[in-house]
Amino acid sequence: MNSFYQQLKDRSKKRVALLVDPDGYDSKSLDELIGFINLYPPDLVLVGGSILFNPIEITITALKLGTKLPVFIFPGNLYQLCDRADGILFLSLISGRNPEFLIGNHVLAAPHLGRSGIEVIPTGYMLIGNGKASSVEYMSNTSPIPGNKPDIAVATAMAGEMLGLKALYLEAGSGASHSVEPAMIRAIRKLISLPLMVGGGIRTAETALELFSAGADMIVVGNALEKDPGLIKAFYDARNSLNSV
Ligand code: 1GP
Repeated sequence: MNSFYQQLKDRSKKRVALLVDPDGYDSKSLDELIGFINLYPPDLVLVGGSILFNPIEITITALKLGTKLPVFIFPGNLYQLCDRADGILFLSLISGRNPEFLIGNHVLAAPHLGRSGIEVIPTGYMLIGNGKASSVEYMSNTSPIPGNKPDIAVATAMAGEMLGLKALYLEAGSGASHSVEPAMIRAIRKLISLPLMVGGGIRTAETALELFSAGADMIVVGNALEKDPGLIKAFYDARNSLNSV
């Protein structure tokens, strides 16, 4: 079977990932979400959160049993490693200067991941500020890249690519009031050939289309679908409208 990264590398296609926070769903709402996923499938399901009160295994298992999609861990911390997932975005927080989130936790996770054999996608994780403190900023004790400083974002992305990371994730923060600015995505896209994931504050198909046209290869939607899982159709249609031309 093709690894998910093999698909992601094909940048001729736009993709949608759905982020499921295990604390954001009970078993009834998760079943409802799974129903919508099967009607309007995204490309990937991510599972994780900054702090979790509910066990990640239960959510991952339900998604694995209920859908045919790859289910990847989007780890907020080491407690979120789970062998039942298909893979993990192995996030190195390259916008920050906290060694634990750059490499420390990765050293602790590596033997576990090696043993489990799940797919590992080394991902440069860049937190972009938008005026409001995010959970990632607080929990990682790092400063985001200012949203109005595309030059710093571009240089950080270049460094990530030169260090051999395989993908980049531009993060505005869960529930951000607005997504990463298209101008910043365009500036990065111009100089970087890695697959570009963009998440945080994406609530409408219009925003998704704007971010795709700026150069995002995959958009990640979390909060908006917790509120209205039927919205998944709008993102499904937006992606398909671009992939069919
Ligand atoms: C958060 O980028 C993800 O880490 C998704 O953000 O919940 O705002 O969609 P939202």
